Amino acid sequence: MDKPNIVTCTAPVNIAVIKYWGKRDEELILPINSSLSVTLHQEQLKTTTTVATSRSFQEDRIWLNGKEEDITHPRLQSCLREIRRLARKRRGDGDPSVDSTGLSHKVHICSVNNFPTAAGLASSAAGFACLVYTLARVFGVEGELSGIARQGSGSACRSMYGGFVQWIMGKKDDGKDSLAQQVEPETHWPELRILVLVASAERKPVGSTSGMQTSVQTSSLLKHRAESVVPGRMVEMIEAVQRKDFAAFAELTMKDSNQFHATCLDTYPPIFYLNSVSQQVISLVHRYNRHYGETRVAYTFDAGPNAVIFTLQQHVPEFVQVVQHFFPPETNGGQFFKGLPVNHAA
Ligand code: 2P0
Repeated sequence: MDKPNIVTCTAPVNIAVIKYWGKRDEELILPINSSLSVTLHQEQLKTTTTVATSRSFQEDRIWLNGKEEDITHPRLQSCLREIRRLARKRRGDGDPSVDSTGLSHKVHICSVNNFPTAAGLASSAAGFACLVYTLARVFGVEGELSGIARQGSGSACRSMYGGFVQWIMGKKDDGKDSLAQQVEPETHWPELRILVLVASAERKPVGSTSGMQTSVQTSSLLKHRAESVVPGRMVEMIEAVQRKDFAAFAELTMKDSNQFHATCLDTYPPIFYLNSVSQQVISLVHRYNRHYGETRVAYTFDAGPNAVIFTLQQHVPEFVQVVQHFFPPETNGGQFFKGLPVNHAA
């Protein structure tokens, strides 16, 4: 038996502050609006993926969190096909660093998350970003890879970069201009902190992919949001990040989260991702900010009830105390992870 070629990489979760919700092309995963996110620190919420290739492997196989999954899943196949295509192209271009024999080898992929899968904590984002990055390393592919990660899961394209990242929706039908781009690097705003309040680690009742499909079909608010609200918000958000203007960043983040969940309610039948704990967290944040007469803390919620809190370093100890007072861990199973918005797939 020959020695397998093995590469292990990690990729962190990203948290959207301008949300992606809705596709104009299901297969290529092209969104109806641009979005913007903050990539977490490498050591916080992350996926670790190992890819091995060997002449002795009979077929491509994948294990997620220790359980073998179906490798024929179309999105997995898209990522594998695109990476192999790029590797073949590089080899055709005469790049000697590409191992020509390895190209025909089958892959075995093992991927694990250090956080609950499918609980609205962007597991598919870290998962597909990590898969694409690791496959690229194995096959010697470099350069722009966010367009391939996007074909695994839309939000995954943003986890290919660290810091503040926009996913530009693009205009082309072939998706070639629908790519992620770093707005500011991870070093840009070192005082910014992210807290995750886990209100529930259960699987979400409606997955993002089918949820957003129904929203596109039924919600007129979503159409209005994509066409008339998000374009302006993207500009304002990029400016707020560049100025490190926390109050502006926080207000836009909360408003965008609220509008995203409003489009879920406007979907027919409606989708409820927030629960009563989420609603209490929203009230608490507004009360806290009102108490100080300034916006010190912001919340955002994805396709699940878990709150992601943004604040500045100097406010973390007090705000954590306030949350622990109102949500004692023993009564709701709540748990905090603290994160820094730095780093990317490595
Ligand atoms: C986001 N979410 O921008 C938004 C906010 C959830 C709410 O991206 O179908 O798992 O794989 O492209 O990327 C979740 O959607 O969906 C998501 P697919 P994905 O982070």
